Amino acid sequence: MAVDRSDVTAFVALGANLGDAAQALRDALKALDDTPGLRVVRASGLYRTAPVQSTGPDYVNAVAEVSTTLTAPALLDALQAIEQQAGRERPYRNAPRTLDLDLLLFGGARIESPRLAVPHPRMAQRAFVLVPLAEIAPALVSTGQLAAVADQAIETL
Ligand code: A4P
Ligand code: MG
Repeated sequence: MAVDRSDVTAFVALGANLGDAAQALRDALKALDDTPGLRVVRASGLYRTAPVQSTGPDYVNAVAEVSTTLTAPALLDALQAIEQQAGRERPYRNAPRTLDLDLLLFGGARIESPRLAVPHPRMAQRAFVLVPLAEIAPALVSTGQLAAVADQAIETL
């Protein structure tokens, strides 16, 4: 008999800056919700953001809260499968991309494995993560954190 796993609340960051980025994010939210063992609870609006340590056109970014019975590594597998489906190529680190899905938080878990670091180690330095996260989960982001990234350009789409 399969062991029942209880639901974990996780947060996923969505980003794209190639092709129709807004449509790529909408498609990704649908693909996430269609993933067995995963449900999108709420999603932020879409934001236009200037590239941070990256090149190319402006990004479109968003954050989604999901509820899942998947383990964290299985959730990362699902995110990477959706990225592949969207035609993601990885010519070099931080290259422009058709779709990037990062796992920000997985319940209260702290994970440090070669392929998965949670909480996402760079999330606190990025307005393109903190602003949409604060929109859907204000308790998770402090005003001090938002003030620290206030110099990064971000606007609602
Ligand atoms: N990995 C480790 N931890 C995680 C995690 N929590 N979530 C590993 C997702 N993946 C995680 O990722 C490289 C490897 O990180 C994966 O194989 C996975 O095992 P990747 O998506 O292939 O490459 P990447 O996106 O180029 O690197 P990374 O580390 O995701 O980049 P960053 O630091 O997240 O930066 N500017 C704006 N305005 N908007 C953006 O969305 N994104 C980046 C990417 C840079 N600048 C940006 C944006
Ligand atoms: Mg990534």
